[in-house]
Amino acid sequence: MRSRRALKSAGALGLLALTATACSGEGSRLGMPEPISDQAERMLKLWQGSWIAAFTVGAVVWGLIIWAVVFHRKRSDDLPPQVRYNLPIEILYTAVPFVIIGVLFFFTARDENFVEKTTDNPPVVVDVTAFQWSWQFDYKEKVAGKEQTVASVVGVPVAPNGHTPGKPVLTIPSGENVRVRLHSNDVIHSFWVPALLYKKDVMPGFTNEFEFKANKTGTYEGRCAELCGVDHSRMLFQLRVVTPDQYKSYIDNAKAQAKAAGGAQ
Ligand SMILES: [Cu+2]
Repeated sequence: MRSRRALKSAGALGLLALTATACSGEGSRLGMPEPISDQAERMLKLWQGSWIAAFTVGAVVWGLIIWAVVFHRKRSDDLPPQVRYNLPIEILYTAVPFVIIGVLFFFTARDENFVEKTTDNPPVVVDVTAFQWSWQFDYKEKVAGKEQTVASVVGVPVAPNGHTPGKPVLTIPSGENVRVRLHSNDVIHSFWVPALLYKKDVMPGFTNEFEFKANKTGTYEGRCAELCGVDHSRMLFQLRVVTPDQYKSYIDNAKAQAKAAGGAQ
């Protein structure tokens, strides 16, 4: 009697914990940050869907275990009926995992294609160069068919206590496709903005590229996600998402500054 009551309250507690996490906004993201791009939103849905699939499988397995423990517990010292095999059940528990894997594979491949898709003429192109231990952002524009750098931001390693003023800022417009091209001249780094739910390695001698469309303005933290040397932890930056108008004046400003400084462009 006591064990049944304990079982009941444990079950109720578990259910409560599950629904409590599922209902709060942060909990429903299952550890993911708030997504700020179309691609990030898609990835969050894939993540949540995978958890729903996992919880469903878990619930069925836990249910079967509890059922076996409760309804097939030892009642006497007699040997229970000895059986050899059950073909339908064996076929079932071989086929069902294949179906689960097939479904997960389908959604993963579909969403990966969406997230990795690039367009022919993205309105914003930024060359991101990672170096020991900061970042350089070069904004590119086509002038008379030739690509030129119209603005540059070169970062310095932030102070060991992580003070914000040292962080270089990558400014991009919301609602527009942004192409990021990743370069490195020293070691392997990794470009990571948690709010994009995305990171990509920065390889010396190979240009990795990706595109995203931000849909929320604001300032978001970014970091290097590949241990690249002693001051790796100082490779911090920020992604600033502004409105297209603000972005235009940011770039115009940078161009004017470059001109005033006697820059080549
Ligand atoms: Cu690094």
